[in-house]
Amino acid sequence: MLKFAGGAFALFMATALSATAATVDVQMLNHGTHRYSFEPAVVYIHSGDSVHFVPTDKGHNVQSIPGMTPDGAEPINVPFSQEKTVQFTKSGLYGYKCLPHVSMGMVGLIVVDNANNEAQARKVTFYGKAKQRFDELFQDVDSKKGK
Ligand SMILES: [Cu+2]
Repeated sequence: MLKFAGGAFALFMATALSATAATVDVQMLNHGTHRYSFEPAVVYIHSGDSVHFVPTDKGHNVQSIPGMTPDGAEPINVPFSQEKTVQFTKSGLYGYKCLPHVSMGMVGLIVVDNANNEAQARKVTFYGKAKQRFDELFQDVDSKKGK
């Protein structure tokens, strides 16, 4: 009887954990809002949540941008045309790119809880469409503040 109760409790805990941790899909697209896009390009999650990178269109990868990863956090690395779920346990702002298409604006942001490294991340210099796109993405981050 006691053993059964323990098992039921473990099951309850597992259910409670899976109910609180979210997984958000981010697609890699050839035709999105922009010619080459991550959709959604900005994701807001909580520590412990995951992002599921989906190679809806092939030929893209995901990698962290130097200077746009919170201290002590593991950089993101999704190989070309592969699907991967990445869990985020450190709060902060994560900037990433698709290596061959960064100059065409194929970049994205993941905001985990409070982005305490945001000021530092905003100092990273981009040119052309990457700059234009990050300006848009940071505007989205600004618009979420105080809400
Ligand atoms: Cu790409």
